[in-house]
Amino acid sequence: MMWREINFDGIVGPTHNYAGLSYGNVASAKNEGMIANPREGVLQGLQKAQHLRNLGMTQGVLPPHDRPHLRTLRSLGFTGSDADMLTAAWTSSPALVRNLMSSATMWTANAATLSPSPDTPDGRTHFTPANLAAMYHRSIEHETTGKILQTYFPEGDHFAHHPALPGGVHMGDEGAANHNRFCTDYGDAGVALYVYGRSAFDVAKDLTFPGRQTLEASEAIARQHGLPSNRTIFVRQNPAAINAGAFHNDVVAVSNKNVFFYHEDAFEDPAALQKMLQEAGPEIDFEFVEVPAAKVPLCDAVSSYLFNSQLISVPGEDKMRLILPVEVSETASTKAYVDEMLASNGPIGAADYLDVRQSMRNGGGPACLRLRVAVSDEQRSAMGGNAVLDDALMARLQGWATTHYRDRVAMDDLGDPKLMEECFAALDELTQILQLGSIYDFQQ
Ligand code: SUG
Repeated sequence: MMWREINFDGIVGPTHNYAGLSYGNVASAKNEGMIANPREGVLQGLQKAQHLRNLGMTQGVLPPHDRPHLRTLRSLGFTGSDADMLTAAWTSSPALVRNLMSSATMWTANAATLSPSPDTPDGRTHFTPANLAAMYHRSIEHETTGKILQTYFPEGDHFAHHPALPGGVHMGDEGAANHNRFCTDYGDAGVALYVYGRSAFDVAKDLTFPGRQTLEASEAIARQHGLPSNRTIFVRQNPAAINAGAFHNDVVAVSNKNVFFYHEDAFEDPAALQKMLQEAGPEIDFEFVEVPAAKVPLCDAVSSYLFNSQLISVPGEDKMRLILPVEVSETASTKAYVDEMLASNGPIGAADYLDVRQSMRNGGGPACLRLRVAVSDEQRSAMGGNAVLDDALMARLQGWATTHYRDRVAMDDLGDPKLMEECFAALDELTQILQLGSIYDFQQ
């Protein structure tokens, strides 16, 4: 049976903006109040997806969500027409509206955690949408995310779905961004590594920024996916990394198959972690690429997003390839490191620098923008909807975005009912293009 990994990229939404909503995310804070260009953002994202397609990768997309989130407005006591609710909310609390207008669903690495079927006892791929409880603007994502995932991966013989974890910040879960799966090949049994920032019931006095993922949330997900305990590891992210702005582990580490590329300061005791991984997956020929702080200071790793790259196995290439944000090539230490690494005959043999600056300014690099799903050919045939890109779908999406998206969104635009109407019109058409049915509130 043939297996492959499909990257599902989040489509940047029509309300993409810089509201500075994510405390602990250095780029989000730094760029607060900037004027965003959603049209450029969506096209940059599609261009990245096209780049992977050109390499021979299978590439999917996940749609943006409807913003403002009308259900939340209603649940907070706003009444009347959609425009009435938005206007009243804007008058009463612009900060609330900024949260409900966010296009943060583009970072699909936070959409869900999934355990591919070779790792689960019932031989199905299990999905749990992330509750994203740590940040208000993201805590409203999981219901729609669940609907989308259930359309593309229908519950049945191949796929199983769980609701997002209840429990608010105590069970804070940020999805695949804090999860790595190691294996020899995608269809082989894997080892799951869950990285958390704090324990649910302790005050993490060593953290200045929020530890968004809790140990207990990671344990609950592994439990409900039925993962074997001898193949599952839980490790705490180094508090120093969180305090330096690595609000998700994928800001300081990325893996693919048997290769783990990470910063020396990503974990408190990387040598112990290596040993745990080798013991959990003795048949996996692990290759660890540990980047020393002496070569790449943690602050450069965080500002350039060296590790928020996609590490991929390109069909026909012996070595793995990194898809990096262009900022890595503009930062002296990270550029020098990548050059040295490529010349060193290690497991990573090529690097491509891509421009996703609209997303990067909110702390979202190439790896944040994608959810990886390992599928067999049989599972690929069992998928629903129209999420996997071909030339026609790519052209349609580019045309759709160019027609519907503004090239300028400032903070004051977020309370404007016209922007809301444009967003809903764009998404209404998108649900038809992607064959999603009526998944959004405004379509009910
Ligand atoms: O959750 N930024 C996102 C970035 C998510 C990146 N994802 C991964 N590392 N996998 C976040 O902090 C900023 C929104 C704003 O400030 O307007 C934001 O939500």
